[in-house]
Amino acid sequence: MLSRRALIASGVVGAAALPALAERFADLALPGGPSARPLGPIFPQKGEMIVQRVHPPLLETPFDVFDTGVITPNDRFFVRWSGGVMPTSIEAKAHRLTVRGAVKQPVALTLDEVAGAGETIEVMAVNQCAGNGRGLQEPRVGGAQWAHGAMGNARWRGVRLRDVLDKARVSSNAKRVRLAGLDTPMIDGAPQFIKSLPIDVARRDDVIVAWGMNGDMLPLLNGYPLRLIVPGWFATYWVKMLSDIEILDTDVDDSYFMAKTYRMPAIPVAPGDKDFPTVPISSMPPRSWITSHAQGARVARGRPIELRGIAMGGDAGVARVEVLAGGKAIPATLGRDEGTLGFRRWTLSLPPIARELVIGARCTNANGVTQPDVQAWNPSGYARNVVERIMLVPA
Ligand SMILES: Nc1nc2c(c(=O)[nH]1)N[C@H]1C(S)=C(S)[C@@H](COP(=O)(O)O)O[C@H]1N2
Ligand SMILES: [Mo]
Repeated sequence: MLSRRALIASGVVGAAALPALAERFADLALPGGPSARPLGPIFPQKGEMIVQRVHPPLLETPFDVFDTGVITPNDRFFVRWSGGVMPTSIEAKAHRLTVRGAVKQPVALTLDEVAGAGETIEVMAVNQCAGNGRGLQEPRVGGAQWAHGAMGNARWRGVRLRDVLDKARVSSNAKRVRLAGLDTPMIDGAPQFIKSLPIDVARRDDVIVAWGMNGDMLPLLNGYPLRLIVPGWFATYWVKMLSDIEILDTDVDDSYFMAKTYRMPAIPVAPGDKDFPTVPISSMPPRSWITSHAQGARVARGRPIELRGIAMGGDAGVARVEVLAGGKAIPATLGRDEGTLGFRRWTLSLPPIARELVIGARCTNANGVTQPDVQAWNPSGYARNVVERIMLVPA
């Protein structure tokens, strides 16, 4: 507002300048509206992103990025801070990762000590916010009104969490592993963002403390210098700027972000329902998207339609993708498996259409779980995985 008034006052706004301003918005087509989001300001180490909130940053990946390949580039990877203020610079030499609690030998590890704790491995996995697609849920619920861009797939490089834990000689009665980063609550007295995992999940082969992302260091906004990677589980457990690990000798974690939020109804619920049992958000269900064509895309009459998209199996690999069109389920061709819990490319040549056609992509994972046709509503808009549909229009 201020800069616009200043420009008008100084008389330098010309008609030619206006389209440039208008182009810096994305339309997320949110049913509850308003759908326009600014594509700026540009944040450090980031390219053009949909700016859902500036402070703390909530940056959504523009959907066309997902058509460019299965890897989401670091500078287009979404950013979510759940309400804490994170440092804007970090001195790598001074960073410590403490491991304490139910251990025989508490430790404060340097980055070199973390890197030396075990074998360096690389894991490809989708990092997806539990609220990805929340803005598409009807009736609308509170929280970040994301479209589909609160997700990304990367190759993460680091050491196994269990190797880091073993440095502190975790006691045999360990039940949960609690994780905290360097971000602190924005408001005095608000809870810190801490999360915990059951010990058996924490000790899994593919759960890593990562410093590398797609061959580079983690961008600051994505958790430099260390973050947790829990392939197949929602991003809320992928604690960024990881600095403290506390081993709990109890199954109960009553911390705010475990006990009060990031929970799903344990039974089907409807808007307005209260006092139903809930369970913490954990593993992800399968999902898929058409990336080659947008809602309302015009396609050449009489020509086959070359469809392209991405799929994820959630907590298992992608077994198959079908395109639902006119009452049929047509199997798509899967691209190479580049990492079981990452994105998988799919393609399909659809016969020519003579009139408007609604199509959707449906993924089934290796556990036999298939995307539903109708989305079950929940009060936080978590874990959306309904078949996403678009309409094609012959032209
Ligand atoms: N330290 C810290 N880690 C965090 C969070 C946070 O607020 N603080 N938010 C979590 C949530 S809810 C999400 S969706 C992911 C987002 O990861 P990204 O910003 O790298 O995309 O980070 C997770 N890790
Ligand atoms: Mo999230």
